[in-house]
Amino acid sequence: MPPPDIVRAAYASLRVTDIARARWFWVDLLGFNVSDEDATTVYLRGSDELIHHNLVLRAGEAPALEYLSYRVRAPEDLARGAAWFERRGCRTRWFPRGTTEGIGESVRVEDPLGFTVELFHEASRMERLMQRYDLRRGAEPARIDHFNLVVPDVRRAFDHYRSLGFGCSETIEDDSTLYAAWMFRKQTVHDVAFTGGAGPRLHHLGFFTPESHNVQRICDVLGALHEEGHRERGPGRHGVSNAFYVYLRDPDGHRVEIYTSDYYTGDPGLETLRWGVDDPRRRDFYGNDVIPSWYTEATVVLDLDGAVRPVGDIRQISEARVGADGFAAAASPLESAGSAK
Ligand code: 4SX
Ligand code: FE2
Repeated sequence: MPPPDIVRAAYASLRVTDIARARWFWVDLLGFNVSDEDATTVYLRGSDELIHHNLVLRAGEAPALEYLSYRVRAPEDLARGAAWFERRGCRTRWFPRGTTEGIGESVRVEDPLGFTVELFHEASRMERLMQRYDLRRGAEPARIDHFNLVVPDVRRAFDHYRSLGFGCSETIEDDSTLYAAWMFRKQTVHDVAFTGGAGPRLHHLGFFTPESHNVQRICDVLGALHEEGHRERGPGRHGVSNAFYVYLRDPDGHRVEIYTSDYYTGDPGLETLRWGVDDPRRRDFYGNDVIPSWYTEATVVLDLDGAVRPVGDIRQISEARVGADGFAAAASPLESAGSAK
């Protein structure tokens, strides 16, 4: 049975506890464009995005990831996707057009990794904002780039996404363990990546910015506003992906990466670039340490009924323990779940 033809990571839906404060962070500070909003929900897109949104912020009791959403090639890929996941014992549910503003009919599944994943094809086309330079501010987010997921068993996540037809651009590994993997459908380094840890949890959402100076500018703006606590890791250059980056935490602790300058992966026969887990350049090409919270803290995920998914312990040796990240001696705290905030 063929898998659905996934085009790309399209958007995510996050629960936030204070919609006004979340809007301040994502819109006023980071620079997202508002496509639609009401009292409880805000729909946001980057400046290059032509579909309705790349992110939904929905008011709720506690911070969580509601679901990840992939766009599929054709309307037929919805039924194909539903059948493909059902065959693997996954619960699926259909949603009519308009359930989510700007999105056509969709099917959501509880995937084998414990994430709720939506597939959709049809979407409202929005006004082109790419050259509305007058609207740009903050980090100038252009489009969604990727989802990064915390999973207890990276090899298992890799195998699942392989069977869905994803390519693999880069990994972190040693002879016995796969610590992290970057996988794609669109022709860039990734649509989804995996971090080993207590999961399932959302590690971060990555958004592309067209210019590396925007990474520096959002840090300057945070400092100027004395909001520097929202910066968690970076700015820096990743070894994996070559991207220039910074990680921020939103008011609910959801992690967001501002990301630019990765590369084309679309040619046939692309070889996976494998980084040794003890290479200090792999996660930061300049050799700066990764801070512990980056490995331990993440966002819990909801099932199809909106209940929090239980978080299972990591089932492999922790990368932070074997990797040269400057805190290798700190063993056990790195292997359990940190809080979302
Ligand atoms: O930290 S890594 O250099 O491995 C890395 C992390 C590379 C690309 C990413 O998008 C990321 O989040
Ligand atoms: Fe990332």
